[in-house]
Amino acid sequence: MSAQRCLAMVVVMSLISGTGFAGVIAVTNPSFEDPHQETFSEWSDATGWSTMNFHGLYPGISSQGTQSMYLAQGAWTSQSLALVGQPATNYTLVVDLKGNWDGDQGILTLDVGGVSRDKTFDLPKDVWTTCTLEWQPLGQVINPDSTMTITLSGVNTDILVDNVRLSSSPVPEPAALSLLGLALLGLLRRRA
Ligand SMILES: [Ca+2]
Repeated sequence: MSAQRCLAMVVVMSLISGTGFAGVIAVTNPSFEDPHQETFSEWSDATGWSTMNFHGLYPGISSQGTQSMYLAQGAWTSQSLALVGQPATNYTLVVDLKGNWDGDQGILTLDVGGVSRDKTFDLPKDVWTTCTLEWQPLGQVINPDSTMTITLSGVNTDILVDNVRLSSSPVPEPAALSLLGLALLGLLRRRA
C-alpha cells in the first residue's frame, strides 16, 4: 500500500471516529406532562426537572400535550444529562416559550461540561414561540465525566415553557478536513 493510500485511510478513519454520533438526546419529561395536574398547582414540580422560585405545572395551556411549566419572575427550571459526544459536536436546544405580557423575554441556557452558552428571545404576547439555541463548544476544555445542563428562565417576567428538544450533530474538525484534502491530493497525483 502506498504512503498516500495509507494516509488517506488514516484520515478517513479519524474523521469517522471523530464524528461518530448524531441524533436526538433524550430529555426526561420534555413536555412537562408528568405528573398530570387537573388545575394549576402552585409550586408543583415536573418529574426530572429542578425548579426554583415561584412556578407550577399549568394544565390547559401547552404547545405539546396538555400542560406546560409556568415560571414567574426570577424562576428557572433545569435538568442535567449525561454528557454526549465531544469535542467536535454541535448541540441544538429547541424549546417552545410563551410570554404573558408585552415585552416578555425568555432565556435558553445549555451548559456542556462547565462551558455554557445562553440566548435571549423576545416573546410575542400570548403565542407560542419556538426558540432555538445552537452551541458548539469547540476548542474548549471539557471534562468527559461531567454533565450537560439545560436551563430555562425568563427576564423580569412570567413565561410558560414546553416541548424541550435536544439534539447533536458532528462538526468535522478543520485539521481533519485539511488532512483529508492532502490525502485526496496525494491519491490524485498517484493516479495521474
Ligand atoms: Ca406539554
